[in-house]
Order: sequence, then C-alpha cells, then structure tokens
Amino acid sequence: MSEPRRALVTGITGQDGSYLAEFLLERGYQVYGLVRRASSQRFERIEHLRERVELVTGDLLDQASLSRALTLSRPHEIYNLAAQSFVPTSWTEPVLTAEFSGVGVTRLLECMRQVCPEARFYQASTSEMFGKVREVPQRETTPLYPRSPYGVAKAYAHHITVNYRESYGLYCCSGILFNHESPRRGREFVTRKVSLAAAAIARGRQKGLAMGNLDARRDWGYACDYVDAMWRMLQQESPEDFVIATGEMHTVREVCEIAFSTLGLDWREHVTLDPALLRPAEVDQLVGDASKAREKLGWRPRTSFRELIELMARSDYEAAGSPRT
Ligand code: NAP
Ligand code: G4F
Repeated sequence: MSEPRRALVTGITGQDGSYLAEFLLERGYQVYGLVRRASSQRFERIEHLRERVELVTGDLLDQASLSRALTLSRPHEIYNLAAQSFVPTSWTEPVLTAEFSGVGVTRLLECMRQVCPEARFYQASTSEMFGKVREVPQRETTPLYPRSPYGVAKAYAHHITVNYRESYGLYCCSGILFNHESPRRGREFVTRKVSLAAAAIARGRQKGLAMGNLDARRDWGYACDYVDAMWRMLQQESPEDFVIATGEMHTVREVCEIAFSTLGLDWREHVTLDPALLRPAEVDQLVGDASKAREKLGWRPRTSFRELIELMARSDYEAAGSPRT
C-alpha cells in the first residue's frame, strides 16, 4: 500500500486552517499543523480534530522552528495560511504585520528550498493587495496597489512566492482569495461581528451594535468553498496563481439587513455608526474574476452571499443558547 500524502498547514488554528485540515483528512492525508506556543492555547476551531492531526510547534518569526517542522513532517504539500490577518491591526502593528505576513513567507520558502524542495507550496495571497483597484473586476494580471500595511506585506509575500518559483523552479502557487467567511470567522471581522451581535440581540443579551463604513463593499464567499480551491491549485501539473472569488459585490449594510432579518429583527433599530471604526484608507471596488480558476481548476463557488450570511446568523443564534429570563 502506498504511503498517505502528507500536508503541513500553517495557521491551522485559524478559520481556513481548520476547514482545510478537515478537507485534507477526508481525502486521506496525514495532516500536520504548525502552532505557536501561547500561555493558554486556543484550539477551539480544531478541538474536534485533535486526535487526527499532528501539531508541531513553530512560528513564522523563527526560521529554525520552521526548518524543524518541515524535517519532522516531510510534507508533500505545504499550505501557508498563517498571518496577522486583521487589516486594522496592520495600522497599529505595521512592523509585526510585515514580519508575520511578509518576511515570514520568505523564511518558510527558504526552509522548503533547503529541506524539501520537491514539496508543493500554497501561499495565502489576498484581494487586499489590489487595494486602490487598477481595473474592475480584478484578475491574476491586475497590477497591485495595496492600501494597508497588511496589503503591502501580502504583496511582498505574493511576489516572493512567484520569485521562488521562477528562481529555483519550486512548485509554488499563490491563491489570490477574496473575502471568505463562515461561523468560524474571527469575531472582529465584519460579517462575524454582525452575525454575533444579531444573535446576541435576538437572545436579549446585547442592546446595540456600533459599526464603521456601511457602504463598504466586498466580494464575500464561503470559506469551505475556498479551501477546496487551495487544494486544487496544488494538484495541477505546473504551478500557477489563481484568483478565487464569487464575482459579486455586496455592502456591509446588506450584511446587516440579512443577518438581522434572518433572526426576525430590523437592523435599523439596532445599528449605530461609530467614526472610530472608519479606516485611514478604504478599498472601494474589490470584486474578483475567477474565470481562470473555473476553466483550469474546475472550481466555482457553491454558496451564495445570502446563504452565507443566513447560515452565520443561525449558527451564532444556536450557539447563544436560550434567552436569559
Ligand atoms: P485567521 O483566522 O486570522 O488565522 C490566522 C492563523 O495564523 C492563526 O492560526 C494564527 O495562529 C496563525 N498565526 C499568526 N501569526 C503567526 C505566526 N507568527 N506564526 C505562526 N502562526 C501564526 O485567518 P484566516 O481567515 O483563516 O485566513 C488564512 C490566511 O488567508 C491568512 O494568511 C489570511 O491573511 C489569508 N486570507 C484570508 C482571507 C479571508 O477572507 N479569510 C482572504 C484572503 C487571504 P494563532 O491561533 O496562534 O493566532
Ligand atoms: O471584515 P473586514 O475586517 O475584512 P477586510 O478588511 O476586507 O479583510 C479581510 O479580507 C481580506 C481579503 O480582501 C483578507 F485578506 C483579510 O485578511 C481579511 O480576512 O472588513 C470588511 C469591510 C471593510 O471595508 C470595513 O471598513 O467592512 C467594513 N466595516 C464596516 N464596519 C467594518 C466595520 N469592518 C470591521 N472589521 N468592523 C466594523 O465594525
């Protein structure tokens, strides 16, 4: 019997990492996850997988730990999902963001080149790199114009991934993913912030919700659909970069409308505006053209925007339990 394929997932404790680990386990992979040491570990998203995945400690800031993780796991596939991924934090911690989300990728690529050059590498690139967009919709060839320190760090990471492919002939791909959400989304991101608040208000546990720019628009998809695309990119004959997106833009206001109405509420009675939540620079028309992924990977999104927001609101409502008396 042939040995199972091995995958190393950095960022396994995050939204995408947890779904990708499930996806790979279902396909018979032996899954290793890179986790950083913390005084109290938060493994909620992978609690149900703890018996089935091998956790290796390491940090994108520490090259020796990455080298050790690769030596231990001997991966056929490496999925680099770890990053400081919250855009507002990148203005308050720009250097750390550059270290994690930018230079950290070079550390990992350099280790791969030395320890397991035959492995295949996936880099979690982002639509945030398009920033002040040069064309609408954005494609693989659209020039980058990042508008946040996070976007700048990710643009560096994107280019270094391409550079290692072209310089050393490594199998390295960048998936340029547009926003994707789920009930496991971090609580500070807008869709989850709204679904949590709608659920808490419906349960009588919260009064109102302060929001930033309600006119901001994004191309929002479902995280479970998107991890499938990551895997497909590493199964191609040769490495290429792909945009993964729904091709539809919606506003934050629509997120509020759907989440609140799913739970029988009128968002206008609960949402207030807080100028402190506005960003120093916004990105206006992020919307992706995923035709290359459709044609070459056979990938398409399966979950609509409305279905996504409804499922998030219902999930948070269930988790919030019964109303307080
Ligand atoms: P997430 O939930 O914020 O998860 C980030 C992960 O990175 C966590 O597991 C975190 O570990 C880990 N991490 C952070 N700093 C690290 C370090 N120095 N060393 C090792 N691990 C570190 O992010 P996500 O939404 O799943 O996104 C996954 C990736 O896709 C990220 O790179 C993100 O930038 C990118 N991306 C996301 C989207 C989206 O819409 N979700 C779109 C495009 C691209 P802890 O649990 O220890 O904090
Ligand atoms: O949910 P967000 O914080 O996501 P953002 O900034 O688009 O970044 C996410 O998607 C990127 C892909 O393009 C990823 F690379 C990145 O790692 C992350 O996953 O904000 C979405 C929009 C913004 O325009 C923001 O201004 O929602 C607007 N917004 C309005 N009120 C708010 C709020 N965002 C947050 N987080 N909180 C608010 O109260």
